[in-house]
Amino acid sequence: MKLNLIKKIMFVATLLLMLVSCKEEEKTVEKVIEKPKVLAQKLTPVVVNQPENTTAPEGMVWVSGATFLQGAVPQDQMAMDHEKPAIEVAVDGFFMDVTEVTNAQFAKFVKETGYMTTSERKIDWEEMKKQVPEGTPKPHDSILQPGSLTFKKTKSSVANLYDFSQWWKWTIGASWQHPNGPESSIKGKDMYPVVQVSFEDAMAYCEWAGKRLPTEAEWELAARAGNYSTTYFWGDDANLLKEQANTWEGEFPVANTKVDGFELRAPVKTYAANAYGLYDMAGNVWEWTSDWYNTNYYKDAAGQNQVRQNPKGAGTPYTENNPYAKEKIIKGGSFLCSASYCASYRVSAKMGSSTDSSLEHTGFRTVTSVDMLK
Ligand SMILES: [Ca+2]
Ligand SMILES: [Ca+2]
Repeated sequence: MKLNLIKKIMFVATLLLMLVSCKEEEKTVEKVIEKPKVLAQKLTPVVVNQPENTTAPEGMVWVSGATFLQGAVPQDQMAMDHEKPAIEVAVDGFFMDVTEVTNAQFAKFVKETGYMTTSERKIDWEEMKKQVPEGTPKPHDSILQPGSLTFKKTKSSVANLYDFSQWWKWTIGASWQHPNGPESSIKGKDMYPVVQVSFEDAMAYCEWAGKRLPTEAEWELAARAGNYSTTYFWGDDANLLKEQANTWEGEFPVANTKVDGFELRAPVKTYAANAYGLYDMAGNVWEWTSDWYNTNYYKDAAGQNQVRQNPKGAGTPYTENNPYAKEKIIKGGSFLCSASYCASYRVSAKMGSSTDSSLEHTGFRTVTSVDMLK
């Protein structure tokens, strides 16, 4: 009973959005192709090419500035409501990490700062209470222990793919050093992407590194690498998936055929890079961005002619069907994304995750603007 309660609480706090996303998918069975919102006046980025007097910081490459359509492309039949309509944006160039932040990089940060991640901290019921329905009883202290959400493959086929509690488990002792629970370890996995890090943890890392998280617009610009009209960064051919990305192949979440070679995370740089030399912009682990997740953002931006020059996303978070959510956008999908599900390795795909949530399939990478170079 108690475990069910804490699971319920954690799900309200962290996973309701996923549920909402899938409900959205249900609603979009009748596919409506919406026209992209292109402005009458042509937008242009201020910074396009890498300035001659600059050198890319170690482990980063230049992402050229461009004007492009952010959001779903018309031929993408998997696109959800929150990816539409695409809006025209002008985004300046910047430097981006070639890979997701690795365990080795995160370990260096922790060693130098003594930083303790969200999932390693004592749970503050007074804080958690604000994110769950009023009147939710306080779980027993034995359950309110530091931990995180881990993935557990199911033993048999799942009839209801909208009930995430079948494969996400609240695991006491799970953290970035023990991604799949206290018995698991990152030993020998220096080059694997760090996971079980919250938005707050990613921000702390950025501050230490003198970097920042990308906006959603920057992330899409980087993922596309000059390829502005296709569903995936490599084009529209879904058959190329296994060479391009670490995703879930087979029946989710019960049987993984591992056609791409990995059931869970893969070391960074295992799959093909995009045209800018960025790895794992599709799959492997989800990546935090700095934008609030707001299910109405594109519709509002299209209707109100909001600023489209280096946009920083919605001004406030809003998750349809979950008034308690204060979520940031994550991009790129993960090793758990399958073609039969959300196919979130599509460039325009996204999900919301609350700022204090950590999950086994979510990490991040950093960016640096020209004006941030030392
Ligand atoms: Ca895989
Ligand atoms: Ca990724």
